[in-house]
Amino acid sequence: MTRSAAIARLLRQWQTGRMTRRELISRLTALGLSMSAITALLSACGGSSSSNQSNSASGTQSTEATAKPSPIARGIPDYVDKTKLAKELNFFNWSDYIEPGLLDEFERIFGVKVTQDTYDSNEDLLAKLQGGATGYDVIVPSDYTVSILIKLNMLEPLDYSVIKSISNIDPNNLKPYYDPENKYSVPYMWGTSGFGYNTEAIKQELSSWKDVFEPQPALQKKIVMLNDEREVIGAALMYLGYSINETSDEALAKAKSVLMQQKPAVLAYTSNNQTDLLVSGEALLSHLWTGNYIQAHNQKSTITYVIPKEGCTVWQDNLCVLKSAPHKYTAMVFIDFLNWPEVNGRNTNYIGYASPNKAAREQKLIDESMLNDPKVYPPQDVWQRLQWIKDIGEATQKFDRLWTEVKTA
Ligand code: SPD
Repeated sequence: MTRSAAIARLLRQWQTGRMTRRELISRLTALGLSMSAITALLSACGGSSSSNQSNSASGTQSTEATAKPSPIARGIPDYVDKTKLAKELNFFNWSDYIEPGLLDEFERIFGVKVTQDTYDSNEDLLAKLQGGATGYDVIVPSDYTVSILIKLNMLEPLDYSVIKSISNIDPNNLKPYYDPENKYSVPYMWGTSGFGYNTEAIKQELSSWKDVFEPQPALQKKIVMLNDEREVIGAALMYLGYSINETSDEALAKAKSVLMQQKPAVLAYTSNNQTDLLVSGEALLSHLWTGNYIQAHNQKSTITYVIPKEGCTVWQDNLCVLKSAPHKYTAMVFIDFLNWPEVNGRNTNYIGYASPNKAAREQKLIDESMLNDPKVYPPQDVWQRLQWIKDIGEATQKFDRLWTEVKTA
């Protein structure tokens, strides 16, 4: 994420009531903005820089004036049949997982209004879909969840006469274990799930899950874990030397005891404000996805990211169309759009994850600093310690139970 994207993101958090004005000013200062620049920025957004005012999400103008990315300079491609386009599309996505201006760009180019709902875990997505949520067109499940949805017969085969931009995707990201012919899924973003910490507050170098699960006293109530059962139990399993997909009662009992012992040091289990907690200093260490690290590091350069020596998850999130989608053709067009190099470049620079879009990378549409960061694109020797989460079938119930026990203890 570029500095201007980080600024736009902070302003959006403030405008949507997720951050106080005081917090906003302190974050903008940490990004190196002078007080006069902050005053100008806030007045352009309809506010003043007085830090003791309460936050207001109303009466503000768009933040785009401050960090507006270039508009997408293309029209509707000739392979799209305009007569088949719906007026609207319903997108069910992870929170903070698209540069919001891109939804407006899609509407401007195709005349289709996209409504987005968000979730924070694959289990959340599955529960909502299996609980009867209807109306969604495009969803963004991770690897093992694509396997589950295929097994449940909930995905629509993709139409590659429309999703021509699949040719922009790196062959290394195609034909994944969970959908070997990409019949149902197109890679969206990928990354790892390690941990980040503030090197200003923690001077010694951390490199192991031991630092997370048997934390030093300074980390009491300063640790954040993802609110994600496969990630958290998986990390404990890896720490114990098991596979991330281990399901034996013995291993799970040991993982539970690791998590129970760690719990007093945990400030929160969350997958939607771990970056903010780390940047604000309320947390000093957090279980993170790569994009959280980029977002945090861009706001506070002393935050670093670790792929622990015992290993961690590697994952790939995907664009899929539901069998029950009311606007299937338009859903295919939306997936095609998201993989145009200039769209993916804008998106990647904003959300900060590793991009599978080779064309965007080769056309230098993605920030060099991110492309050259081995924490984002790990080198070959690190890959050896990364593991994919797999569908564990019935044993998922054991994970559900263990997770509930840990969270409610
Ligand atoms: N805020 C969006 C986060 C998306 C992360 N998806 C990764 C899932 C790995 N199990």
